[in-house]
Amino acid sequence: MSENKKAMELKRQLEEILPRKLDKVFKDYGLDLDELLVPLKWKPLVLFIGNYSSGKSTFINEFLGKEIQRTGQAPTDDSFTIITAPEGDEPEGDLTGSTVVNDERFPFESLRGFGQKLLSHLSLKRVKSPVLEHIAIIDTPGMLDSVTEKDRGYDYLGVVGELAKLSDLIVLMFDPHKAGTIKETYKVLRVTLPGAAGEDRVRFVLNRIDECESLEDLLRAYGTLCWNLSQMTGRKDIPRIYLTFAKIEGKTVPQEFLIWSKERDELKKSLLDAPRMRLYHMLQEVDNVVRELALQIEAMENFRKRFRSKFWNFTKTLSLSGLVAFLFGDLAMHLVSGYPETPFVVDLVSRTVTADSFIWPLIWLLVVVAAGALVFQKVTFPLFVKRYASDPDSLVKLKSPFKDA
Ligand SMILES: Nc1nc2c(ncn2[C@@H]2O[C@H](COP(=O)(O)OP(=O)(O)OP(=O)(O)O)[C@@H](O)[C@H]2O)c(=O)[nH]1
Ligand SMILES: [Mg+2]
Repeated sequence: MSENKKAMELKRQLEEILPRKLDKVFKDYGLDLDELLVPLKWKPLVLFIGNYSSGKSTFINEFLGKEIQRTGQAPTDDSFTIITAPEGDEPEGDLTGSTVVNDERFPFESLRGFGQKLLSHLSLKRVKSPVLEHIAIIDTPGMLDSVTEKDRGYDYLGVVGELAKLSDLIVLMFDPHKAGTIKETYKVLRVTLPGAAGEDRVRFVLNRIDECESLEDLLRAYGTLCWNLSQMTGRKDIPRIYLTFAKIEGKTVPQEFLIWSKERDELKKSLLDAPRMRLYHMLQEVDNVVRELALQIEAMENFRKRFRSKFWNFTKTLSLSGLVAFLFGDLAMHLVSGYPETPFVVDLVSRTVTADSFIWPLIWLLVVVAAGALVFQKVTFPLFVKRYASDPDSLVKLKSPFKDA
């Protein structure tokens, strides 16, 4: 069995085991198991993002051995295109954005919330290709400088984040002309990707290196990209950056750049690993959800303990107040209004207690208990809940990086 087939078989087993094992516990804690199962739903996904004209579409065409995507020097793609092979007797051809987000077989329902404008910039292409039997590829509009959500008409970074969450591999492509200086790239690296995907899923690529005039020029572009990456990710260690170029008709590649020819093949090979990455992705998701669940349980348990101790202290105070009210409530009344004629303690001391002597003490006891219960329900408990709701971290001991995050 090939590696990919083994990975797909394991994925199928996970698909079967997860609902069986986790359904009950998810239901008990009011969680949505479907959210966890969404990434399992479809083929492993490879997402291409990067600045405009960095060569994403050219790479995809070359990888698939077909001219599927349009390419060009100025910003060319203004749409998200999901490319995959037809299954069974499905015909080749395109599906519209609204079909893609409304078809339950695909994992893209979450894109529905980004509005009509996005749907008109989203499509799915079914193309026969052996590579696409096991994976699907997403080509995206290139990142631009000084654009706002208003210019695009939809939340571009939000959509990239959503797709990154679903993707098993993400190719982040740069070129020497704009080596990490594009504003949207900054936001993606700084904000979008850290919340959506682990770094092991991202492949950094400096493409179009053949356009550098000399090795010195390439070194400058590489150095600029590394510097920008470390500024953007806040990290000092630099991830592997694939240095690649396409063989473009009519363009000769300088001799000294040929040593990097194999990098493009290595990148393609690593993308074929997507099914295996899907398994890690899946296990990471399960691990995250289970840890989150453990945190919730720990928080709930601590809340229960603190509530119990608060309730116990309140009960003690209320019992004491009830006793005082029982014994001296009618005495206070007597001192203020002269009624009742003989308070309960006087009957008690003079040993003339009758059934009637208990009427006022019992009324006082009832009043105090009822007032206490009301205060607890309307004031003490809401304040208690509010305190922990505004600072839920105080309910868990933050002793690991996972909890800290
Ligand atoms: N010299 C050279 N040109 C390249 C290379 N890769 C792509 N190109 C050219 O660069 C231009 C842009 O390539 P595309 O593949 O359209 O780039 P893209 O990233 O898809 O661009 P957008 O869709 O606008 O985001 C095209 O004219 C390609 O022929 C490369 O490695 N070397
Ligand atoms: Mg393109």
